[in-house]
Amino acid sequence: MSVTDLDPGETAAGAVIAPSHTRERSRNNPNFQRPKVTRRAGLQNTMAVEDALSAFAAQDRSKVVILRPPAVFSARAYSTPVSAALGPAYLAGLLETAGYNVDVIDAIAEDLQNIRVSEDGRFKFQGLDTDAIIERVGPDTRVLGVSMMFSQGWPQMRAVIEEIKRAYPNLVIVAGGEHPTAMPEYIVHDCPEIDYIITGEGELAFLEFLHNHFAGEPVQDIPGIAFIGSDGVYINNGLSRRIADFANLPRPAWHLCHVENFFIGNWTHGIPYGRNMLILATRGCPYQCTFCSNPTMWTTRYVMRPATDVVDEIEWLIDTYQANSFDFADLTAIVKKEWVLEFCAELKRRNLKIVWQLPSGTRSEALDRETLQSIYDAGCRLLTYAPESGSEDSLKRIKKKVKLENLSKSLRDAIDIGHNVKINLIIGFPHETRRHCLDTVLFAMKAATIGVHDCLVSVFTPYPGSELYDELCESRVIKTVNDGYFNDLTLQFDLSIKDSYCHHLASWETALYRVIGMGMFYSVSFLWHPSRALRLVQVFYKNDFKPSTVLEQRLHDMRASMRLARMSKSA
Ligand code: B12
Ligand code: SF4
Repeated sequence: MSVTDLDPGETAAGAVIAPSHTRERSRNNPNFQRPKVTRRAGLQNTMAVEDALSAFAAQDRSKVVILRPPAVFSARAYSTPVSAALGPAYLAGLLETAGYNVDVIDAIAEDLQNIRVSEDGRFKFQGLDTDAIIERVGPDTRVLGVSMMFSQGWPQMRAVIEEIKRAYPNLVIVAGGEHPTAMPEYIVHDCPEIDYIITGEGELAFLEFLHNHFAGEPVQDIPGIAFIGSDGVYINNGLSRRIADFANLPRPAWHLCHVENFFIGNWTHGIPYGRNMLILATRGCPYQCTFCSNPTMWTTRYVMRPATDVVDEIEWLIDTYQANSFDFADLTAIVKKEWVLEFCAELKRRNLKIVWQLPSGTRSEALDRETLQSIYDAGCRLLTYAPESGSEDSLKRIKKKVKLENLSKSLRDAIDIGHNVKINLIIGFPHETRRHCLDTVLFAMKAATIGVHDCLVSVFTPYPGSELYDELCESRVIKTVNDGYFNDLTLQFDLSIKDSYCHHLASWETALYRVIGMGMFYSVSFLWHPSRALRLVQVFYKNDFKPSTVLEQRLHDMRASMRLARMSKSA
């Protein structure tokens, strides 16, 4: 087990929220006070998995259900990436080991083909509808854990929770994940149907909560818990304890998560090389980029599993699920070169004929030629780099700590070796001017000439829990956090939404630069590589088309999701 804590003195830890006495809903209430967030320095306590299992073992086989709600996108989203529910699978794995009767309702996995448009025509949902979720929860469930990763679907997730509570008024509902961690006070006020929130890494705190809850012991001192007490006072204990030995966590309980369904329609957020399954080698990230909610959620504590343990899990997934392609869901998978080389050597030593990919975005410091060759030889095919900006000035301001020259060299080497390469860029950071945006567009074009296969240009959106979100709230650029704010976050995949938090540019202008950035990237790329353009055409008429780039996969998703939405409308 290796733990890296960079700049511990500077660590931005969990959100500590001032107690509030109001239970008034914030929704549609312009007077609602935005929670005050202070960042704490220092590290949280840790606890070993075995100690937690012996201290908080289940008293009986009470039924606990973990729900991952349906996906929410803008109705005009050009892409709807979904994949299996890794967080719930990990939680369920530990609770099962502790002795609970656990079920996972992955609303997305259980009805992947059910893509429908909301009555007002603004949103697209994917997964079980609310009635089906209520039926799946059933009257014998004692505690329902709801996993919420994405703030963009909050109003719709809230509606589902309200309906569930209406159906089962005695059900205890606990919410966890990235979204409630970033704004726990807001969430418990906005949705009083949620009884408790668990912030940060969820496994140990949820286990402790269930133990105390079923034993009739107080829960209010559990690290990580936030709720409104019976006297109406809001209580927040900061972030959960971190797991001291991540490698000893029970394996994700995929047998409860309907993972097979993702193989059928090629649903993945990377490239569907075969039977893709998610895997996690690390937790947290040692960096503190200002647009990212990671420091609030995970602090800068970065934990890597031993390479051999990750390869053991790969072997287990091959044996149990006949998986042959592995998508790393890490925040930033490649930080330490030695770890990567050891991991590759272990894959080779065991002669595993697999493909793996890094679809979520990684840093480039450790990706020198030797590492790139080594990961290619060990089966890595898709590499997503996250430079975020083509402007050195922006990179400095957002604390990305990336050198574009080094990154470009790494891109060149990766292409030369044969990797499929994608880059993620963002324009419209609050400080940006036309010059910054232009630099990013030019960088996208340069990447296309290098041979990079895919480029995503997003418009900056302030996610709760990030430093920039706090700054924009402080400066009153974000005046009210309400449903409109959450709905606007769906602009990520909707080119027609023109919203901007940029001080110097109009919304239409940032929206335009985004389209120009992606347009120029693909124009140059297709000019340089006409065969890529020809392949793309096949997405639209070949039913057994196998995507080989992220753009092909996204168009493939889009085609499937449009067909399903049409079918649901005509039904
Ligand atoms: C992989 C990934 C994706 C994948 C797939 C995720 C999936 N399985 O559905 C894809 C590509 C589809 C994706 C898409 C998007 N993503 Co994304 N993604 C991630 C990433 C890198 C890893 C998620 C993960 O599996 N982590 C590992 C597991 C173990 O952690 P976890 O899910 O957080 O669960 C733990 C805790 O949260 C907690 N917990 C979770 N649920 C519950 C429930 C209970 C009851 C309890 C007690 C605890 C608990 O305990 C778990 C175990 O410790 C995260 C960053 C991160 N969190 O690490 C971003 C992240 C979740 N994504 C983000 C965003 C913004 C997006 C997009 C909107 C746009 C984009 N930039 O791509 C889209 C939206 C898609 C959609 N469906 O709406 C943001 C969300 C911020 C926010 N507040 O909304 C994140 C946090 C990245 C960031 N820091 O900015 N994403
Ligand atoms: S953007 Fe990436 S590198 Fe920066 S803090 Fe977030 S996860 Fe870490």
